[in-house]
Amino acid sequence: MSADDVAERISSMEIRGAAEIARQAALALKEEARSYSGSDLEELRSRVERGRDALLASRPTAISLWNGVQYVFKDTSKAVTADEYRDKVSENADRFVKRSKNALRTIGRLGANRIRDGDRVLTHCNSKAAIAVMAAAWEQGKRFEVFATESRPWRQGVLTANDLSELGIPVTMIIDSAVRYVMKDLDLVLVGADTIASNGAVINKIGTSQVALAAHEARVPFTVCAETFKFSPRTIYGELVKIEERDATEVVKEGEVPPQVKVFNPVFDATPPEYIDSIVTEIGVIPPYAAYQVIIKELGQEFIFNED
Ligand code: RI2
Repeated sequence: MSADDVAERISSMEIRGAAEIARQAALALKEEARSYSGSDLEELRSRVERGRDALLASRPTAISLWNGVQYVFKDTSKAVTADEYRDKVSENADRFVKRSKNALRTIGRLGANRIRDGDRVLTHCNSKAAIAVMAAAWEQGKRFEVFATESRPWRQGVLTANDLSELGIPVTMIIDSAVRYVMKDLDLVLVGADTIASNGAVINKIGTSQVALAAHEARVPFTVCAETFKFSPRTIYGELVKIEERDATEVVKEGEVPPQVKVFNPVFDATPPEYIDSIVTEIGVIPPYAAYQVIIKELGQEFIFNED
């Protein structure tokens, strides 16, 4: 599949989830490089870079997409032949996918220590990282139950309910506005992340910050599960995270309200670090305030100082 096709599938949410869009984008660039069998390095480079631009424009918020794409271009400027360039892009894409899958396994193992037998856990939207934690805890023999928010307007909570049910984990679906009502009876909140800023703020599915506020009020630990490639090197430069706004028709059907009614459909929000108990990453469970160090240590050398 061409990078343009993958970009289209990401835009339309056929491919979704912050880590998955990054993996699919990396593999699309590999395919793009391999679809050109000629020996003109410049032609190959410009084809792959065109693909990169389409992929980066497909969804604006998740930094995982940008980090994944950057990873694919690592050291490609050193290539002197088309073959070398193609090999580098392929190797980097495969390595990114492998690293991201390994990270998920480690996050599962570390995060599982946060779940205790008998816990009632709430999750929002559909995060493979949060689900990895629940899956690992369940596999360790811990028995707990999960409340999954519906997550309007795309209703990713249905995916979560299915994912957890397949694992045998008891799950109760609630509408987003029921979060505060159930919070008093919960022990833990586990969510994913699309982007983590250098100040420790977590950008995740719209509604996450309301969940965090309710958890804070009820003194329920609010834990984020995220691979280090969800941390944003760009925020170190002071760049603000762009919050994606999607079409009104995702909220109200055509003709359901008069045309003068405005519909505002932001897809993500920012949870400030003071509401976050910890972030489970593949390099350990960290406080949100360690985000800056993670960016410098894990992403800094590759993404900031030696940018291709
Ligand atoms: P994993 C999703 O975004 C959700 O906001 C979810 O919490 C986050 O990506 C992380 O997902 P969307 O693509 O990488 O549904 O943990 O808009 O799967």
